[in-house]
Amino acid sequence: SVAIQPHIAVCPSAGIGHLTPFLRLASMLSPPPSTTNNSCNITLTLTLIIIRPTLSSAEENQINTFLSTHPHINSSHFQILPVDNNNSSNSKKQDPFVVHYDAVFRSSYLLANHLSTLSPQPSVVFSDLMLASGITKPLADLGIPNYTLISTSASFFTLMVTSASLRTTSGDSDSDSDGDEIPGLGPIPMDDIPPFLMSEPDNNMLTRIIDTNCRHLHETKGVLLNSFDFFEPESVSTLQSGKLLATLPPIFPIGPFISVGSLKGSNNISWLDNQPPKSVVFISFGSRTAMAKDQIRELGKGIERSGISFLWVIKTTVVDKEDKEELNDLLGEAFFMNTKERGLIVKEWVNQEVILAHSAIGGFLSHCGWNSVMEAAQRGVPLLAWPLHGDQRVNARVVEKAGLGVWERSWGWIGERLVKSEEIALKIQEMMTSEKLKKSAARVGEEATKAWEIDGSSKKMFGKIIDNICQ
Ligand code: BUP
Repeated sequence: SVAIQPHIAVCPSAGIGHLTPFLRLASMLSPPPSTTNNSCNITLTLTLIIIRPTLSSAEENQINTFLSTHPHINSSHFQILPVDNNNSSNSKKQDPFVVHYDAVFRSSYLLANHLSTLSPQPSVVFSDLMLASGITKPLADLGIPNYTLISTSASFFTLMVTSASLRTTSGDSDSDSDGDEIPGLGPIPMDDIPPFLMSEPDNNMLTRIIDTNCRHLHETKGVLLNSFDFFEPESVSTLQSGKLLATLPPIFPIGPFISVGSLKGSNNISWLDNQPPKSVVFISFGSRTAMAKDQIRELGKGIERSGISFLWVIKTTVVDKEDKEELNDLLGEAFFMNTKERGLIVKEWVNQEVILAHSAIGGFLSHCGWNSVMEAAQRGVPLLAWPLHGDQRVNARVVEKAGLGVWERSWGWIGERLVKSEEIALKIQEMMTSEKLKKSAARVGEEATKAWEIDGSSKKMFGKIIDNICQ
């Protein structure tokens, strides 16, 4: 066969939640040369675009580790326009991540030019949804196919692409608070939709970013989803059917994304090695979550009360660079005394995938950030959902429906009300002991593995993308 030499550029947006799937995609597209075994005899060049400045040290570290363990992958820095903290129509302090997303969004038209000057010029681009409005048209004009990677669930993506029409119908008399029927999602209670999605784009930065970019999706060659047919059957098939929106490009569900590198490496958490199988609950609310101090204390009491062993990653500030709180002051000495035999608290970044793959882990209390959900799904780890914001209630619905986990709706969004230790203890016990849940979560894990076996749904979809690149 003829040797072809595609040059793939991979362009993430800001924040760990958006960076992670791109690093995984990059390594899926360009495995180390020694392991390469592709049918179309390609010598592939891959460039990771690094958005500068990064917002968190976690991103900085992930990028550095990735590049040092993938020496065959190139990188190119792209400087974004300055962030604009005043670009808000309401007086509330903006989430620093949203302000950063906005800067990335406003800089996207410059990125098209940056990409076109890479040498050799990319022959295909994989980019974040937040970049779509600035790059899809210029890239199309240059004849460079661009695929958009969605870093959330197929279900939330469905909601994003229908939100403009939802906003116009939500004032109608026949729509009720029990929920509008959305194709692929069913009736969805208004409470599950993050309020920003129902705001007018002129009044809300995040809505404007999503709305503007979704309008450019028809210019992309395809949409990549980190999900799989079994996990979100209705949303995936509705998106693919074209019934939701005729202008959507082809949809490629290729999840769960495969880990970057081996998971065998040490995690510095040797404590886990000495715990019985499936006895420990892993607790983490993601990279950008700061739980209020009184709720952290109540969660501590709940864990103590549950009697279950735990590994808890605590974040006390939104941006990790500012994390200075002393845990002893926060949780009290008694907590540490009472739980020292059966629990571990960490403030540092841990390798969550390695932890979730550990035989001692029996459950995961999670905010339902989509990467975390897919990591749990991949390994069939039962999940207790406690969403914080954004897509996470919709993600929690997916988790519940697919049988991966349980969700106590009455807890609301984290911070909506103080959830008491008694309630927390009961739910943790339920997740860790329910045989029914263990079975259904294990089934999700098996189906996730199948999706990537020969003839598996995700494997086949990924093959189609590779074929497109090889053409
Ligand atoms: Br915290 C933490 N170690 O200590 P999500 C996170 N992670 O490996 P988020 C670690 O970061 P958004 C840690 O495994 C996942 O891949 C975790 O992404 C990893 O949530 C990623 O789960 C976190 O999508 O982002 O960061 O809140 O709000 O955008 O969903």
